[in-house]
Amino acid sequence: MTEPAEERKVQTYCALCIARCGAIATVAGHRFVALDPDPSHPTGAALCAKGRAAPELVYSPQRLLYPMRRTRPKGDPDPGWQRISWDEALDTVASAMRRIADAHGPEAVAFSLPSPSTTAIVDSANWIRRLMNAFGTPNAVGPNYLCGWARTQATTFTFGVGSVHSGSGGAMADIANSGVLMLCGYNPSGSRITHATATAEALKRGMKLIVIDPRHTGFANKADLWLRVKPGTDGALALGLANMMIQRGWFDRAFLRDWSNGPLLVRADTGRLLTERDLTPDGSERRYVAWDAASGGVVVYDPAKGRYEREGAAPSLEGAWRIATAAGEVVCETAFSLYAALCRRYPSEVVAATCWIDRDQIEAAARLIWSARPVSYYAYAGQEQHANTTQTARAMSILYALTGSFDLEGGNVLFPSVPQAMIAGEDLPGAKTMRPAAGFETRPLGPARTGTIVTDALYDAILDDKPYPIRGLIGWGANLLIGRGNVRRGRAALTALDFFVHADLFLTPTAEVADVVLPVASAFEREALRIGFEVNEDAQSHVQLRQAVVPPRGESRSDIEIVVALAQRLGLGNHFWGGDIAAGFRHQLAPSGLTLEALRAAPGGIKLPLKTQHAKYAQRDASGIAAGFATPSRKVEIYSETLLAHGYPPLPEFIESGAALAPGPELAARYPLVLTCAKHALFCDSQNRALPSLRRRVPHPEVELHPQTATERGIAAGDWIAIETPQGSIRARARFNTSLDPRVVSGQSGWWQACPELGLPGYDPFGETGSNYNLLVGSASLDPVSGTPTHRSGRCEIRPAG
Ligand SMILES: Nc1nc2c(c(=O)[nH]1)N[C@H]1C(S)=C(S)[C@@H](COP(=O)(O)OP(=O)(O)OC[C@H]3O[C@@H](n4cnc5c(=O)[nH]c(N)nc54)[C@H](O)[C@@H]3O)O[C@H]1N2
Ligand SMILES: Nc1nc2c(c(=O)[nH]1)N[C@H]1C(S)=C(S)[C@@H](COP(=O)(O)OP(=O)(O)OC[C@H]3O[C@@H](n4cnc5c(=O)[nH]c(N)nc54)[C@H](O)[C@@H]3O)O[C@H]1N2
Ligand code: SF4
Ligand SMILES: [Mo]
Repeated sequence: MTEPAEERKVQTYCALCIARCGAIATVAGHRFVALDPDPSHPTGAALCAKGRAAPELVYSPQRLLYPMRRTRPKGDPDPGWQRISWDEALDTVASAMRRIADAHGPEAVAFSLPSPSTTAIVDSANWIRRLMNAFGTPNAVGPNYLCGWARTQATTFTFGVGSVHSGSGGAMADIANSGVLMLCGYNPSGSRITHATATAEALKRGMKLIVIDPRHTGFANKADLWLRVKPGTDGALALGLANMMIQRGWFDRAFLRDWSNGPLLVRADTGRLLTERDLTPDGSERRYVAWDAASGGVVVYDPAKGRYEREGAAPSLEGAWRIATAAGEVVCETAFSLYAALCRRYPSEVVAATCWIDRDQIEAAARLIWSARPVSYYAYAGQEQHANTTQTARAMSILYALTGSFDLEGGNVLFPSVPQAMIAGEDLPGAKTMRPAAGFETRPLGPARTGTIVTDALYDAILDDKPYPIRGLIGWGANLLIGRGNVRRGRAALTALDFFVHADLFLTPTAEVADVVLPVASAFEREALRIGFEVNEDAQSHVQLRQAVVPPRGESRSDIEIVVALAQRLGLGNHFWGGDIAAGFRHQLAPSGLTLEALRAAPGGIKLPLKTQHAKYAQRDASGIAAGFATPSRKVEIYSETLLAHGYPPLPEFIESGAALAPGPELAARYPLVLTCAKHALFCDSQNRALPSLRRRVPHPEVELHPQTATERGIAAGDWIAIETPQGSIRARARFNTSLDPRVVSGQSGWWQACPELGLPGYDPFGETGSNYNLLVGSASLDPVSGTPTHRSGRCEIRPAG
């Protein structure tokens, strides 16, 4: 008999998805055998099945263990992978980067990153960005436009800061103290267990809950109201709810008057805000005008000081006036009145017809939102993956402004953060001379503005040299050919690159077209520094240096080690603390006062207690100027001149997402169903299908549909069916879901990987017999601001797969 291996417990956290759950790893001998919750950790109440399957991920026989290079031409079914040394691999990558930069400029080398919400890339994303900044390329291909843009960026047009997600310095739903929570296209039970725990706790103490989702998921059965919205119409729903609240007087008038640009006058002739310059030639173009009910005349508003220029002014929130300007009389109306007029176009009967929601539910929801304040909300992938996501996010954020709950206890709160030094290298010389990112010229307010490019922009730059050539791609996991639309064009583009290296744990279909693949250590085999765990004040106070639970398998290395090794070969090591990663961590930690040694000695993390202050917009400086909001008007912007200046509607006008995909009666009849999708609780996007404990529970890709929809087409539960859109066709197995509207079907993305241990197949990423959902998605309909396509509002037909 062999001795039982000695067991050791390691305090850690699971980094596999956005929840980042505090956890305890068990190591028996040298083997990582179990991951369990760590209730002493602020995010450690529970783990999901994926977290519990972490040892299977680490020891998967499909892991990449050595650097490899292709020996056969791209397009050949057999890449002829040949094992090479790290030195050879890194030399090859560095020399290709230099060669391409010499020929075309550093921007011709793009980087791709997977989502920090579905991978552990957040450990290293800032280091990767630092390498980009040091090298001089702005082009990071990421999924931001599919699940972060609306939450973190589109809402900044309203609040000057993202109103839905603290990871980017924005606000976060303070669920523990909310009176009512709105989950808008967000299913935390499947996708962020920490929020699921918080929601369950809050429901116990009586918090109200509104779920906006086409599917009866997660908390829908615990919700006071479940609004079964037609996919892609959340914007109309938000306008309809706002209309009801305004009609009934269920809104925070004082907040809007004092803290929004609602009272500012808009010229009927130009749609621009009336300025002091309009009134008098020596007035400022940067000062605006409102109607002062106290004096019965106009009053000037100065954004620089955040105040009206007359003591005791009482700006009117609603109304229209003829205003005398230097060039004659102009009709002007308040921004709020214009918004209210837009909302009036969405009475309950219009919302019911547009969104397929019961009329009575609109009033009930509006009443609940108002009566159960403070309100918090979280909008996520269900509202993001549409061709109208920017205006939907605007409509939701303005609806939210009506409640006056922003940054109040129980609202969406700007929680404090432990101070840290940035390491993304925005200050490096290379960052200052960079060209704008690809796609910036066509969508200047979109993701490219902050250096994140959409896949269409990548493919245009590779295949058409637009706006300039991209010839190299340094991939850090992003599984572009499974997780993005336009799959075939994507494959053509990646194949056409001069050089493509991909660093990953597995040989994905995207990695398959690379020239070189690099094996990455999993989160459990590497160290990482985490400053703040986002979801509340306590979690934000927590700083943790995650230790490696076990050493890296094979020759795999952490992304940070790869970054640093590449930097040194590129002659950029001086920007990376001479290659000393610990020195980088120390730099990052310095403002916090914490040392690396202290963190090493406390593997479960250290708390630096933070104190949340609320309503920070109202705090005044020494000269009495209120902080306000970081928008051009220093107010919550109901009316966005920034959007207007770029040719977009300044108010959140609704255009249905996906309606353009089957234009004309003939196509509409051919594709009568609305196609949406959702994440699987057991898999992170395109990952995990090879892990037996998870795959056993979901052996095959599924598509949910109403039994009536199935019967009409001769489909039985469990049948393989074909899903067809104007873009393509795939197969999945029918799963009946009586909660769906019979006109809606809901698929799954991410299927490609086999599970040999269970004898379960992989799926062809590029063919009709496979199940790559994104073969169904193209670029026929895109959000004009962000370029987001219709992953969740396509038009389709289904039939037995024969
Ligand atoms: N139809 C449809 N399409 C979608 C979505 C959808 O809901 N429906 N969701 C969209 C969304 S929201 C997102 S975020 C994207 C997700 O798309 P991606 O961001 O590409 O994420 P995954 O598909 O999970 O693939 C992540 C890859 O990164 C690797 N990886 C994991 N951890 C690390 C690490 O630490 N370092 C490195 N180098 N690699 C790592 C994994 O092995 C895996 O191959 O998909 C988008 N596409
Ligand atoms: N288990 C697991 N967790 C994950 C991930 C994963 O793949 N698996 N991925 C991570 C990533 S990258 C992300 S972005 C997050 C996403 O987290 P979530 O946003 O919660 O992800 P989903 O479950 O895809 O979408 C939420 C809900 O949107 C609904 N929905 C679909 N269409 C619409 C619509 O038009 N309107 C509305 N209102 N709702 C709609 C779906 O039915 C679903 O219940 O999860 C992260 N966490
Ligand atoms: S929800 Fe699951 S996968 Fe995500 S961090 Fe927690 S345990 Fe890991
Ligand atoms: Mo995502």
